Amino acid sequence: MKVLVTGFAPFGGDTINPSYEAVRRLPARIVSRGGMLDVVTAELPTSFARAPRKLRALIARVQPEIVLCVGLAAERAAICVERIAVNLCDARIADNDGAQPQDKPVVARAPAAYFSTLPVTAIVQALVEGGLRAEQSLSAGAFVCNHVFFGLMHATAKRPRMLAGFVHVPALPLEHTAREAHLVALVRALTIVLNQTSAHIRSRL
Ligand code: PCA
Repeated sequence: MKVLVTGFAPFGGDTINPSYEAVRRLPARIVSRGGMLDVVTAELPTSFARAPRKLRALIARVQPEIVLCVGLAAERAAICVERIAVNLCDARIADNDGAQPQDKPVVARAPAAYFSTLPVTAIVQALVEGGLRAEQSLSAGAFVCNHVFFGLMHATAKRPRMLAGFVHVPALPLEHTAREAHLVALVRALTIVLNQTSAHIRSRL
């Protein structure tokens, strides 16, 4: 099973984005409950214009059965498995290209929202059982992450065999010594997300 996992570049003056730091630490192959996963990872620019384009190109190249996008939500304490992508851009800060769209749809004349096609409830349960602080979230915000998430769900809406979704991760601890343990936990969390999703695909076959 082919899997595409993306994280984001640092933004808003940060020098590190834990989403890509965790994503790039994923192994290239994972033995999961759904079989062997071939994992392709990539960094998306924190840019309204460039991120969806890069994601589309990656999907076309990799042809994955699972697409998992990961981003930073610095104000959240838990790992948030996003349930809904909304058709709205309303940026509070400028992206890395200086763009700050407000009150704009992600895709004109598209539906107001899409649900994640990942097994969100099972994923959150598995994360919590794995000792991680996790919850489902009903909003991925209205910045670049939601923009990418909505574009992803719009693109995969007619491809029911491709499961896709979004996970927000909390900020890294300030103390450098605590950072590595935090990243190790995030890698474990992403592995659990992929494991649950692959098991879900398996169960549908
Ligand atoms: N978080 C931002 C964009 C990139 C990222 O990692 C967001 O939540 O929209």
